[in-house]
Amino acid sequence: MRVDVVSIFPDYLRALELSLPGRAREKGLLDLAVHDLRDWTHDRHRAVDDTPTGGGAGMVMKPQPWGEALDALAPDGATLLVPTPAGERFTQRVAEELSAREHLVVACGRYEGIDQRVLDESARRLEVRELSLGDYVLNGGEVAALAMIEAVCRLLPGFMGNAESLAEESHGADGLLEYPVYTRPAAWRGHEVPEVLLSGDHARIAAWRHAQAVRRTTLRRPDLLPATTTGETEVRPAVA
Ligand code: 6GU
Repeated sequence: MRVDVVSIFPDYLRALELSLPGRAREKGLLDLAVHDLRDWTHDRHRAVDDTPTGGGAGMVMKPQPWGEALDALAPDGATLLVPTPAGERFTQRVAEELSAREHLVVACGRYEGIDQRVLDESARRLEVRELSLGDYVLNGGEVAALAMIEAVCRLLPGFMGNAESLAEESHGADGLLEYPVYTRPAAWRGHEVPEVLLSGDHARIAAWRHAQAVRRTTLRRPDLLPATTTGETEVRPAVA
């Protein structure tokens, strides 16, 4: 997979050289480059923002540098990711979808966002995905881009040594949060590992883990449970 990230704070994305995306690069699964949006400015001040047309607070990112950056970096058919709190929710399902793409270009906006015409124009030749991590506001797209790239890269075929750890994790195939996990010693500061996990009875262990996953999901994320297990009579639409 090829990934190009564009930001006015490319240093923010240095973390991509470490940790998980770093390993994906070493394995040759990921070809990643970070670019400074100001490289596509032509004025003395290298301006990337301007006041919002129609008035209001804050600043909006100008279309010209973004247009030229995307012309240079995004070939026809590439996928443009735009992290924004106004986007569709970035979920494990979205990460799975994106992990099958050949080329992602991530446009990190700052200020009040990017001039909408950049996205409308891009949609003529790119798959444009405006994506939000959740219902809170970050100062810019950089931290969200780090999260999204990490979530996608660990799904690249050949990245994870152990495919089972992908199958069993939270937000995996069963749609439940992961059950609690333990390791040695069996007793620590007066807390015991649940007896069933020491039993060697794999069927009992699997049943216990499933029950724990359901219990956790019910307590913490009831929105993830299918309507049939929550006692609701009304069928809810799938959460977007
Ligand atoms: Cl993707 N961007 C920004 N700026 N804030 C966010 C977000 C993204 N997701 C949640 N809050």
